[in-house]
Amino acid sequence: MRDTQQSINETADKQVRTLEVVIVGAGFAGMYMLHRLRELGVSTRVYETGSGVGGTWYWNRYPGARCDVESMQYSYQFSDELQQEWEWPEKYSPQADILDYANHVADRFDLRRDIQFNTRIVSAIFNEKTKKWNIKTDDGEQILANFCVMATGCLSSTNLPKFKGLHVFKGKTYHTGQWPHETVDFDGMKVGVIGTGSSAIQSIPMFASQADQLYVFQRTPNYTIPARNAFLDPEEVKVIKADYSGLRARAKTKPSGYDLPIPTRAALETSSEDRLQEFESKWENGGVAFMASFKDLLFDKDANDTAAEFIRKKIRETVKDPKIANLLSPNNVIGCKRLCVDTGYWETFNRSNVSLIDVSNHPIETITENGLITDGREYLLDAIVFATGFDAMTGALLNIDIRGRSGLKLKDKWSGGPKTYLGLSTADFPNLFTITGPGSPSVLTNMLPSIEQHVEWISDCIMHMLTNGIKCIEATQDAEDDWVEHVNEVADLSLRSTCSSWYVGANIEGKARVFMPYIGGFPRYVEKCEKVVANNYEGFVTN
Ligand code: NA7
Repeated sequence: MRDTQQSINETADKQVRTLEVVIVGAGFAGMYMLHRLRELGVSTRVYETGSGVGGTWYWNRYPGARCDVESMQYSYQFSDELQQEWEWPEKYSPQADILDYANHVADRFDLRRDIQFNTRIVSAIFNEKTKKWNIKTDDGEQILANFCVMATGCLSSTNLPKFKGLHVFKGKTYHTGQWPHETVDFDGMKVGVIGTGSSAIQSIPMFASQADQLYVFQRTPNYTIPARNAFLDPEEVKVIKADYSGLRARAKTKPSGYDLPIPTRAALETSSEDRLQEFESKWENGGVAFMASFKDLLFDKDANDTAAEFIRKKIRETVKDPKIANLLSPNNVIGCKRLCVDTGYWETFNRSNVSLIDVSNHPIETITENGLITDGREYLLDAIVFATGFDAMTGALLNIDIRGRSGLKLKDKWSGGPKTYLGLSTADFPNLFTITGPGSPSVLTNMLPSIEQHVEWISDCIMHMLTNGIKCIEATQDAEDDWVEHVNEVADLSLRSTCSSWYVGANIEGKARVFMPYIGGFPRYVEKCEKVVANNYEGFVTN
């Protein structure tokens, strides 16, 4: 095996570190990649912009941040000891608990000694002669590596729209995706929240309980389901832990990689009485499982309308002011944008200190020294929270100057939308891997099993190369084209590709409109990845 020891070589005036594998990002993907490669004796190091591990859960510290996948499943399964020993307090974990878990994993597997924190990778350039990646950090360090693994996350590059006057505002500004580590107290303040996506829906009830006055600037209302979060029952946890592998195996047979019951009935073939009963029961259970009420909800607009109307009725029943209820009621496809999960969101609009401002027809004109203006009225604010989301799936990757063969920039290659083979690799960029990249199920699944599957596939591939003296692996153009075509074909079958969401890049000005994740489901995708390996890395050229 070559290069199993890290080494630092002196060159003319700079130190160049040589590694077998560079990993970018210390979220759940980068952490497991590091652990796995180290176990296999491969020299590797992680570079992380933040000062700690946890990725998404390191950055998204806003009040109310919580996972919408159940804790017992939103966790690693690679170590049975780990999953047996870790105690999740709540059904849906708050950000702080997930970050504690990430820190525990880092300590338990002694990961920190190979993670370089507070370091941003600014470029990764492939040298065709040496077949190495030349990687640079923001503090000028250079690394030469045979492989580069991008564990940069799907929702990690924040989107701050270019509001006019942004820099003149005298109050405090925050982005939910870059929330400060210090406690933020809005007590006695007039606060504006821009956006009503998942981050806003989780944080608005928290802000409302602190602020003197909360103004919510809404462009598009969203569907949300009560989480019905609760403390986990120790007896229930015992039962799960007694057969954790059974739960994990069942989850892998589900399209979402999440052990939820798969619906067998179609909404339109069910009597309206039974349909209502099913929606009520799913509503009472709470969470994203609501969309698993019927099998046709994401494939048939009429079926979808039945679920959408059920939610709109719930809004009308909850929100006292009919005008506000109407403004909060979405009229697009439910589940097209990612369904939100909340605790007390609509109820918050019954509070006297909360105002909903519709900016759908009157965009925010400008931010001023003392607030912002929409529809000709200035709202005076002490603080503004931008809950304006992310440049999802490609943003973090394209923030790095990545260049492959003949100096081809990834940014240019993907100007019409991301193109990958299996979301793992892209033609003309040899030995570059993406964990949960565009074109893989990623954000449409429980991220943890998807991350683990990618990490294991990539590390097996690297080991296969090292043991067989293979220096380079690269997706062929044909394999990539076929995969992209397949990703688009299956996307077109679902209503999910029909609306303006971050799944299609619609939230970012100038971004190509392409449905980015693979919607064919976890089992089908895994089968394809395994077939590729069984057929000697079919669709890749190796040399
Ligand atoms: P989202 O879901 O992308 O939500 C962003 C919100 O910000 C959304 O309501 C946007 O309205 C709003 N937005 C964006 N730009 C503007 C401008 N210029 N003016 C007014 N409003 C604006 O991001 P989140 O962070 O909430 O959630 C991302 C994912 O994290 C979520 O799906 C979960 O998976 C976890 P729009 O809908 O575009 O009209």
